[in-house]
Amino acid sequence: MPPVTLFESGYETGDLSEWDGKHVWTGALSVGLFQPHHGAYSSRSETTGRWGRAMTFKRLGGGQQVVYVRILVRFETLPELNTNMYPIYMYNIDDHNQFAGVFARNMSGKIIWIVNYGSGGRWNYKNAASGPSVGVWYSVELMCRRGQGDGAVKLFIDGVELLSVTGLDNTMFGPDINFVLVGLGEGPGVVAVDCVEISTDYIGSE
Ligand SMILES: [Ca+2]
Repeated sequence: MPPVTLFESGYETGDLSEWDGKHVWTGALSVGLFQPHHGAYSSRSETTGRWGRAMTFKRLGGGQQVVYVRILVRFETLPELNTNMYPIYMYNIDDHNQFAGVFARNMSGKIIWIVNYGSGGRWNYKNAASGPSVGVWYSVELMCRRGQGDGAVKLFIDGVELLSVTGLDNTMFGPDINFVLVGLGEGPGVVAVDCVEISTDYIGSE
């Protein structure tokens, strides 16, 4: 099947009208003329507590079994000691189950990328050896495939595959991947996000 672009937003409307809504608690989310990656507008997410959330969401139709989410993200702050900053989550929102997420974690003083994902009815994590620096735009692309023994999660940073986990059994998390959240989950911290694209196939860096 040819790739299908499911959604795109560079925030150039100056608001969140392209999105289906937002989840904001213990934090704030805004769209404005902040140093964007592309165009004039970008979004800024700030959480002030460890369990904050400042994210926009998009509902996907069509029974998606494979979803790629590519964003440009710039960490204005890095995670505090032993805390996480999540720029992307994928869910089946009807079953309230998270299929996959990507985050930066301050692991005893070292910042690393980590993917988390459901498989076999439990949470699993895979750590990268490297993580983001402050004030730098990164192309972060998270892929999740729903499958019974052939599920997968992959993380691409600046167009390079950094993490890959295959052989997952994640069908119990819902019949499809139908909900994507972008911005900042957990924290506390601040990130800028721009150039969001959601597709059925690999997108790559911008
Ligand atoms: Ca933009």
